[in-house]
Amino acid sequence: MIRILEVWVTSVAISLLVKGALGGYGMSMFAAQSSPPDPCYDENGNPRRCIPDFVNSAFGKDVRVSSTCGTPASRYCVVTEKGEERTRDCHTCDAGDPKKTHPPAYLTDLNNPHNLTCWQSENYVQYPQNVTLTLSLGKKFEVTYVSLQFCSPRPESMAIFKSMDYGKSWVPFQFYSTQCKKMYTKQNKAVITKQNEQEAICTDSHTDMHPLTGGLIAFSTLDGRPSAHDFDNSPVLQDWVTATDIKVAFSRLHTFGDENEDDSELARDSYFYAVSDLQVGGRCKCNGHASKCVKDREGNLVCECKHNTAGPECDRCKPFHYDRPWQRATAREANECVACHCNLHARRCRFNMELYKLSGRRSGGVCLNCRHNTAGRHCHYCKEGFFRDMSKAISHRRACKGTVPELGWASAGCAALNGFLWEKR
Ligand SMILES: *[C@@H]1O[C@H](CO)[C@@H](O)[C@H](O)[C@H]1NC(C)=O
Ligand SMILES: *[C@@H]1O[C@H](CO)[C@@H](O)[C@H](O)[C@H]1NC(C)=O
Ligand SMILES: [Ca+2]
Repeated sequence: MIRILEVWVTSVAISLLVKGALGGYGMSMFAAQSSPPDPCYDENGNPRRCIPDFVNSAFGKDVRVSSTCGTPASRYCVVTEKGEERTRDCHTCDAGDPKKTHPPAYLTDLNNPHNLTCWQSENYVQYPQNVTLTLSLGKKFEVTYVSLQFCSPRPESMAIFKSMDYGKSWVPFQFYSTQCKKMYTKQNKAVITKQNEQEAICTDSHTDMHPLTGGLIAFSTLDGRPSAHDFDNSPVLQDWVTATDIKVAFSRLHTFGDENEDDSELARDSYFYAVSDLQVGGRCKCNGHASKCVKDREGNLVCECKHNTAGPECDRCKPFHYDRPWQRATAREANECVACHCNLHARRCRFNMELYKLSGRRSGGVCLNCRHNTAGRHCHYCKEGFFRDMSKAISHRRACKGTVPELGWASAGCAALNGFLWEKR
């Protein structure tokens, strides 16, 4: 008994100490007031579309790579050209030496132009073999571009893929090749029309062997797609830019054609893929219902949903907010989810499309399990055997009273009629 009391006294003392140390509540109230306004609501508190910041979602993330030089240490040679003359400078790639390593982490580290760090593949992984880079974004993003800055010459052929289901299935995003037909059975620079906006195209631009270092490949997901200017109203393009994972496949190396000649070993040691920076520019996908993405308790990236929405992408209405169907927010309309009207008598409801259409697309919620002896779609009348106490609002807990025996039949009938009129409204 005494020990229990001691524990209690100690915990009270500690909680008092903690309160003292935090300097009371005044500070935190002040902090709350000075926090910036919520971009998901206007100055009058009305909902409006909000979107997370544009980011390079690859930054700092792990990239799974099918080939990296340096295990064991190996020679590689860098080709430089001065006029007609071609020279090869040879170095060592060694995963065990911090000065000579070229790990996948160098693809997504801070890109410092004065100190480029390059991931590098093994030598001469040539067609039909390939080298792949796979990046998981952790959730759905709306991808605006994918870019690669090369330390080696750019590939002769490469492809960019995306997944929308965390890597289970892949669809092509874009192909680059000097020979589109042969490599990818695609026409070179096919025109995109309204009919094939979700189609990956192949291009022979950005496939030249020169520059021998520092070349860039930047794929812009909406470039040249007819509905890009009306993105809000194009579910096809909204889907097209959505990705959970990105994969880059280097299919074929450029060579000077000397890899099968006498000095083939030296030649082959100068053909590899090397990339200093892989970027995936885009926004965390929240369908216009969140202004930022945060880590949840399990450490997963999720949208911080507003407008009564829920789900990792704010892609559904939160419980009890089913009065109209979920919709993406647009520039003109926030399309927030609306609570069901249950007069405080129900905690659950469901959406009914028929009723929604009948109401002129205004309200389709149907309350479930009305309590306090109420009934009806909105728990707005008294259930059979109970009568309405007119001195109380319908939302009052005691708005419906038990039947007085001699009035029973009449009031129940009245309530039913009342309910009928409500339904017809
Ligand atoms: C360049 O970057 C590497 C890897 O981040 C680092 O170890 C090295 O110190 C940097 N060199 C310079 C000159 O900043
Ligand atoms: C890359 O090569 C592997 C093994 O040869 C093959 O299974 C895979 O389909 C290739 N991937 C791409 C994207 O070309
Ligand atoms: Ca780098």
